[in-house]
Amino acid sequence: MKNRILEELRANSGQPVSGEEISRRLGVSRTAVWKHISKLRSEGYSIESHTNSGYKLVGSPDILSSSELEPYLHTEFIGRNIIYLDSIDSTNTYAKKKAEGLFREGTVVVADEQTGGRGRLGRHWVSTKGKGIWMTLMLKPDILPSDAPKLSIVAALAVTNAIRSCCRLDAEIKWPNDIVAGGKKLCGILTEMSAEEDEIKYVIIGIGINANMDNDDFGQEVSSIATSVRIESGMPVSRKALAASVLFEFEQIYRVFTRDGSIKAFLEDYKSKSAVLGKEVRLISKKEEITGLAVDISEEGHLVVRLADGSYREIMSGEVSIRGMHGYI
Ligand code: BTX
Repeated sequence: MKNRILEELRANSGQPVSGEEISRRLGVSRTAVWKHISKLRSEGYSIESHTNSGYKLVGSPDILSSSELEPYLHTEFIGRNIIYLDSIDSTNTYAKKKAEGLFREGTVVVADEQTGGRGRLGRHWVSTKGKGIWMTLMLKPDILPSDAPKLSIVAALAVTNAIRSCCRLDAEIKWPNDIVAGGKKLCGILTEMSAEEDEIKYVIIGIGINANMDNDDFGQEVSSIATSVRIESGMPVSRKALAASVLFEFEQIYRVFTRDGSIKAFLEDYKSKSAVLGKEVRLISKKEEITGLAVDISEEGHLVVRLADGSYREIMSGEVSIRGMHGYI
């Protein structure tokens, strides 16, 4: 009902509409209309009350609910079903549970805040309320499970393209799963999959973009490696516009990718936006730490590194953290 009242206010494009008319059209009492208007106000909608003419919508909050995102969305199936949550532990955890049942391809779980946001290997992801884009895409691609890890490449390229076009920031991809700007982390991507034999049950792609985070939001330890669109560009960004742009870019590349599970068609584009190629890097895993020159990304989505002895190593994304020789990257 609340959303239908919002639609009524929107349909009147800035003109007041009386409580009586809304109650008649939607078949609810005027008290119920008033209650929903109060709820909308508490969510950040700016609604004026005019004694004689009724309610007028004068401003909408920058939240990623279905009704707020919809006007910005230019996709066919990605984000056409949005599950918007005010607060949740982790959108990936939520999506995982949901994906055990039936779900619509391209469903997006998005939260205004995560209280237990997850990075790789159980690491914590800072997800401050109202300041970022914390969302998970739910997919069931018809590709081989062995090709699914390449979806991190798809997502990273999509986010980078969206940030570049929306925020005019020189965002780059720090293989395998980060987007960076000014040498610091702007976004992290966490891809998780469930498969049986040669069939994918689901892939969920968690995307965390520090849209309007301030330095204080990260806490001391994380702030040395983290940044946000707002910090880098000096301007706040519309989360709705940026999220819709990510979903659009993702759908374009995902369509190409799912034809045959290959990243070949956009690999050169991906490489041209890489923050690591041509740099000396340290690769840190549980087993070892190696240094070398990052020379290529293979068609499997692996990082190719030339070691000091001239030999080459292909690194799979799995459990590797990558660092520049003198800092984060
Ligand atoms: P990661 O393991 O590569 O990065 C995690 C590390 O990044 C942390 O240990 C910390 O040092 C740093 N960090 C924590 N929070 C932030 C932040 N907001 N910005 C920059 N650096 C940070 C990267 O894992 C994958 C993150 C995916 C997050 C999304 S949000 C939506 C979805 N739901 C969920 O629980 N996770 C994903």
